Amino acid sequence: MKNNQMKKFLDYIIENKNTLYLEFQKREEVQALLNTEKVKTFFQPILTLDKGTTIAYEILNRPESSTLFPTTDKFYEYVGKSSCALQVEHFLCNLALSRFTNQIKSLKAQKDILVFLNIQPQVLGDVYYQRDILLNLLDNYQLTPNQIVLELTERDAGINHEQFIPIIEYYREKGLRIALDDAGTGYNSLQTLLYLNPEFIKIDKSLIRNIEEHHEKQNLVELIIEFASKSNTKVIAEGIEKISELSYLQQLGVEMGQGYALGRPMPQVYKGILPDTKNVANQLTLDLY
Ligand SMILES: [Ca+2]
Ligand SMILES: [Ca+2]
Repeated sequence: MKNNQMKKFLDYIIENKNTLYLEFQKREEVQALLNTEKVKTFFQPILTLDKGTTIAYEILNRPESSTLFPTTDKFYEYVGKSSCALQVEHFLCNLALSRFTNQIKSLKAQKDILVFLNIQPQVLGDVYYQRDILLNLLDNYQLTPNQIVLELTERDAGINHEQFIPIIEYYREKGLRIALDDAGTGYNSLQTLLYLNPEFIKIDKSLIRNIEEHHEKQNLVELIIEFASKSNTKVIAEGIEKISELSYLQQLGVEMGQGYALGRPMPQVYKGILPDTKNVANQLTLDLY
């Protein structure tokens, strides 16, 4: 580095020292989280809304809350944009699958159950992400690719759709399936729905909340159901918390659901229970909190 460049560089560091120090602290905190495995893994059942069969579990990794990352969302928001995104994603994926396989060892009947894995699309799309890392992980844990559904959301990502399509197709060829997460929130545009052509659409909880009372939400959900039925896609309603929501979704013909009313995220793998919407005593809001 030339002298004048060095001086400029040092000036830059001095000028931005607060931001740089904060960044440094965040990185240190992420590394400490990984080193100490201070991450909890939860499994939430996904049920069919007609018979109440548990057909899948979504795996949720939640890092312990800390000063710099008070919520899980803040943690993922930072990691997604940071240079350690690949490393963190690989670590979390490994942890999630290892905990999942430990759990299902005791439940032989559920060995082939579907597993919904949240993956940051910018990680899958990263040129340095080796596509076989994920497939090798599955192999290690004796999970088959057609058991796996990758949940993708565009929440924070600037995705280059053209670059992304071949990546998705690669995983599809290997047998994995795709779920569009957080559908209806505005993060995932209609365009995303078209290019991703997912096997599952997960309708965000904000659309499900009190759906029985909101015409706009009903209209949007009906549109999604119509689109899904024409494109051979299955719909999963997320965040079902009340009997009245469940009952309305059943009437609409939504195939599958997830939410506190059906089964909370738990550190153990367990089957969800579909509440009886016809039982009058159940018509009252469940005390779920
Ligand atoms: Ca998800
Ligand atoms: Ca979701």
